[in-house]
Amino acid sequence: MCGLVINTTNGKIDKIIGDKKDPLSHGYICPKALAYKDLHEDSDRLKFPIKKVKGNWEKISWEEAFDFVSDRLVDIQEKYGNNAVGVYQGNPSVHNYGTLLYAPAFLNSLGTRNRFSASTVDQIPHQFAAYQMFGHQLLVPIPDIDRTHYMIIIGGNPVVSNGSLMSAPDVKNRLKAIQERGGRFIVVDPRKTETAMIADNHYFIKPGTDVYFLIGLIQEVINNGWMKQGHLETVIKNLDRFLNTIPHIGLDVISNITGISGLAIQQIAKDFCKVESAVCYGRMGTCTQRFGGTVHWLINILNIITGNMDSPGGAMFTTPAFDTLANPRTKGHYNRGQSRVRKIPEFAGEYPAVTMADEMLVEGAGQIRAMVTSAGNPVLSVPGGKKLDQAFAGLEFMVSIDYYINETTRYADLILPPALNLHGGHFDIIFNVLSVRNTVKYSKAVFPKESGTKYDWEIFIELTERIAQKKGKKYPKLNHFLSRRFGPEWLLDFGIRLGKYGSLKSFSKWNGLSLNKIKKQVHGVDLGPLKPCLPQRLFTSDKKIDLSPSIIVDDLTRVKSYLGQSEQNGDLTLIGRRQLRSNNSWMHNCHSLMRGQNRFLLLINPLDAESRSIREGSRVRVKSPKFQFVLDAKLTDEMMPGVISIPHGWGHESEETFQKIAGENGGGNLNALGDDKAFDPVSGNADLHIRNVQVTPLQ
Ligand SMILES: Nc1nc2c(c(=O)[nH]1)N[C@H]1C(S)=C(S)[C@@H](COP(=O)(O)OP(=O)(O)OC[C@H]3O[C@@H](n4cnc5c(=O)[nH]c(N)nc54)[C@H](O)[C@@H]3O)O[C@H]1N2
Ligand SMILES: Nc1nc2c(c(=O)[nH]1)N[C@H]1C(S)=C(S)[C@@H](COP(=O)(O)OP(=O)(O)OC[C@H]3O[C@@H](n4cnc5c(=O)[nH]c(N)nc54)[C@H](O)[C@@H]3O)O[C@H]1N2
Ligand SMILES: [Mo]
Repeated sequence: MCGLVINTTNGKIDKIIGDKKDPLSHGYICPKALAYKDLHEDSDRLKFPIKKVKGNWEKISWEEAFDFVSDRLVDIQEKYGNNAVGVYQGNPSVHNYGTLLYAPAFLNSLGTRNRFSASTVDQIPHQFAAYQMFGHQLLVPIPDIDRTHYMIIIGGNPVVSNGSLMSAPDVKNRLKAIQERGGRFIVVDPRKTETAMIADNHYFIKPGTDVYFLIGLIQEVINNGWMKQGHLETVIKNLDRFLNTIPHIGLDVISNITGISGLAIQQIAKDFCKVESAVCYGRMGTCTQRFGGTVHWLINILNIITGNMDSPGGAMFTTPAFDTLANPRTKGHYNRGQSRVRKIPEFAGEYPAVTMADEMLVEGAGQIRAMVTSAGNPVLSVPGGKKLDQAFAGLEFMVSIDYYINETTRYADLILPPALNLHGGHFDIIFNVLSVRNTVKYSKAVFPKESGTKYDWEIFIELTERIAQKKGKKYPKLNHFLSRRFGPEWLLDFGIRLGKYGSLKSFSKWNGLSLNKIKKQVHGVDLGPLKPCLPQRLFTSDKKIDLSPSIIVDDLTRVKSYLGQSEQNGDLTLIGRRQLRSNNSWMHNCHSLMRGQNRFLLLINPLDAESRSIREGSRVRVKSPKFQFVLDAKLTDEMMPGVISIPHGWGHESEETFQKIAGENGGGNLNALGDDKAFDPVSGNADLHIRNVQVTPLQ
C-alpha cells in the first residue's frame, strides 16, 4: 500500500524510494518494497508454463497448458464428482485485484466445496466475530491509531508487520504520535517484540490465555460501573444475556493462568476507561490460537461497552472507494456444509486449512484427488507440513499458479506463472477495507508484461472458459466480451463509480470518482479519516449488533473447562516470529532481504536455556511429536520463560525448489513441528502454538 517511486532505465530498476506525496504512506517504505528490484531481476522466477515429464520440468505453450489443465480437472470431476478437486488460495491472492475479481468465476466453474485458503491460518477469527456481530465478515473494526489516546495491542507486532487489519505505513511513528499527544499504548505478548520495546508497558502473557485476560478486563469494567455505550446504546442487542453469561473468574485465577497480575489487569481496565478514547486491538497472536473466535468477540465487546466502537480514537470502520462489502456475495455464511473427514463447519465458503491434508489423504467418496494452488505455499505455512508433503505427493493431478517453484508447487504436474504485479497495474481492493484512513490509489504498471507471461486474471479466464465449455455450460457472452476486452479494470471502474464517492452514486455526484480520475492523481486520493457509520453500515437484518451470538457464547463452556488444566511445569511452548526482511514463506530468493547475519534462530529465555545446558550460539535440536530439526540458539530476556520462538516460512531444504538464494538459506519448517489437529473449533482457525516441545543441545 505504500506509495513507491520507481526509477528505471531500459527495463532496469535504478532506484525505489517512498512517495512523499502518498496520502497514506507519506514517503515511508519497508525493505520488501526495495526487494522489488530483486523480484524483477530474479532469473529463478518462472516466465512460461512448465510441465513435469518423468520427473523433469519442461517448457510448454500456454495453449497446451490450459487445455491440459482443464482436461485433467474436468476428467477427475467427471470420474469422482466436483469435490474431488480442491483449491488452496494463498495470501498474495488478496493483494492482487485481478485474482480477486476473476478467481470467483473460476471457482464457480469448478463447483467444488473443497476450498481452503491462508485465511484460516491467519485472520478468520476477526471475520467470524464480525459476521456474527455486525452481519458481514469484512466489517472488521479497525483501530483508529491516529487519534486514539490509549491502545492495547494484544498479539500483534505492527512495528515489524506495518499493521495488519490496521494497514498503517510507518506505524512506528504513528505509535510514537500517541505518546506525543499525551496518550499511551501497551503490548500484551509472550515475546517482548520490536513493538513492545517502544510501548509504555509490556506484559508477558502465556500463549493461548488471552481469553482470560479479556474476561478480567471486562469484569473490571462491569463491576466498577464504567460501562457506557454512547451512540450505540440503541444499536446493540442482547447486552443482558451477555452480562448473565460472562463467567465470573477471580483475578487471582486469571493471573495464575495468564501470567499477568491482578493489579495490572485492574490498572489496564481503569486506564482504558478513564481516557477520552481508547482501543483494544488483537491480531495474529489472538487469532492463531485455540480460542481465536471467542477472543475476537470479547475484544469487540470491550470496545463496545466502553463507548469505543465506531467513535474517533476507538475501533472504527472504513468506507472505501471500491466497496467490496456492497457485493452481497462477500457477506459470508456459516455451516452450509461440514468437511467430509472431520465434520468442521464451512465458514465464508471455505474449510479450515488444517483439514486440507485429511481431505486429500483419507480415502472414500468425496476424497480430493486433484488440487489447484494459487499464490500459496501451504507446505510451509500450514501446520502439519510433513502430512501435506505426503498429501500433495499422492494426488492424481495438481496445478499451481505461481511464479516460483516452491516447497508446495514442486508437487504440481504443471506450474502456470503469472506476471509480476510490477508488470501490471495495482489496486488495493481488500487493504483499503482494512486501512487506518480512507484513501485510494491506482499504481500503473512500471514495465509492460514480459513476453510470454500472462496476468493472473488471464490465467483464470482461460481456465474458467475451458472448464465451463467442457462441462457443457455456456459462458455468458457479455461477460466473456467485457472480461477479455477490458480486463479486471472494467469491474474496478464500475465498482468505484457505484461507490460512496462515485460518479454514478447520485446525480449530485456526477463529477465523483471513476477509475480514470483516480489514475490521474498518481499519488493517490485522500478520502479522509475514518468516520462513524453505525447503524447504517451494519449488515444484520435488524440493524443491531448482537452482543451474544449463540455459537460464540456456547464456547464459554470450553473456556471454563481449561481453567482447571495447567501446562506441565518445565514444558516449552513454541511460537512463531515474523521478520522485517521476510514475507511469510517467500521473498527468500531476494538478495537484498537475505544478506547479513543468519536470522533463523531459536529464541529462548536464559532460565530455560540454563536448565537445558544451552549456551549463546549453541546448536540445538528442536523436537515435537511431529518433526525435528537443528538450529542455533539465542538467549534473550525478550522471551517469556517457558516460551520459545522460531520464525515461520523457512524450511527451504529441498534442492528441488529451484530458488537458489532461498535454498542456500534453508532453515527448518516450523509448521512441520506443528499439528494439524490443533485449531479453534469456533472459527476454524489453526492454533499455531506448538506444545510439548523439547530443546536439547547437540554434543
Ligand atoms: N507458524 C506460522 N505459520 C504461519 C504464520 C505464522 O505467523 N506462523 N503466518 C500465516 C499467515 S499470516 C499467512 S498469510 C500464511 C501465508 O501462507 P501462504 O499464502 O500459503 O504462503 P506465502 O508464503 O504467502 O506464499 C506466497 C506464494 O505466492 C506467490 N505469489 C506472490 N505474488 C503472487 C501473485 O501475484 N500471483 C500468484 N499467482 N502468486 C504469487 C509467491 O511466489 C509464493 O510462492 O502463512 C501462515 N502461516
Ligand atoms: N515484514 C513483514 N511484514 C509482514 C509480513 C511478513 O511476513 N513480513 N506478513 C504480513 C502478514 S500476511 C500478516 S497476517 C501480518 C501479521 O501482522 P502481526 O499480527 O502484527 O504480526 P505477528 O508478528 O504475526 O504478530 C503476532 C504476535 O503475537 C504474538 N503471540 C503469539 N502467540 C500469542 C498469544 O497466544 N497471545 C498473545 N497475546 N500474543 C501471541 C507473537 O509473539 C507476535 O509478536 O503481517 C504482514 N506484514
Ligand atoms: Mo497473513
